[in-house]
Amino acid sequence: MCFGLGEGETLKFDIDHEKHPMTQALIGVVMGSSSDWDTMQHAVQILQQFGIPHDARVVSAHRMPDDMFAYAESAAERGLQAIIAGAGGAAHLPGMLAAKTVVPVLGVPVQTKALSGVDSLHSIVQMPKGVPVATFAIGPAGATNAALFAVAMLANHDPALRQKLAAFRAEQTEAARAMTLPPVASLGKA
Ligand code: RP5
Repeated sequence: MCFGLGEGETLKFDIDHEKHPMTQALIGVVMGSSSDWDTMQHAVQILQQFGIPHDARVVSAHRMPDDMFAYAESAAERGLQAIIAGAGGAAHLPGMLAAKTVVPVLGVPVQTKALSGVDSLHSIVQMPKGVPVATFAIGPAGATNAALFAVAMLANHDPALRQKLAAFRAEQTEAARAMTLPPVASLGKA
């Protein structure tokens, strides 16, 4: 049974577009557990920085399978342009979402204690042919890059956003050019 729901009930993800035309999420961020938030908040931070309407929530593949399907099945209708899905361990969430929607799914492998996230990475990246999940690096770098990739997808049809993305890249370039190295440390004698 899912949080607070009765037998046979599943969460509804419908949005009243007429009531909320300006707040309609373009990117959905989902994760298998609140314990994934430390990682996944890096994706949300980028979406906020670029002013992309989004929503974020826990949708656990193995604990909320019906909710996961409802989320995926309604994704296109709700106007989502991409779903960023993070999960750890035997990380089924991104692949199962992708199986139920043609909205692009960007997978983020969450770092695990037992296998350092290599388990999550393999679970997400090794999709059998026919149902792709674009897979990013393990951990916060992957979450950040998944969001930047989503921004780049949206920027294809939004010149102002494309300019913002170019400015973001230019800022990084300048930061790297400004990097200096410390003097060589004295290594001492053996
Ligand atoms: C996965 O199991 C989640 O994505 C999370 O990474 C992992 C552990 O979940 P919790 O036990 O912390 O809820 O479903």
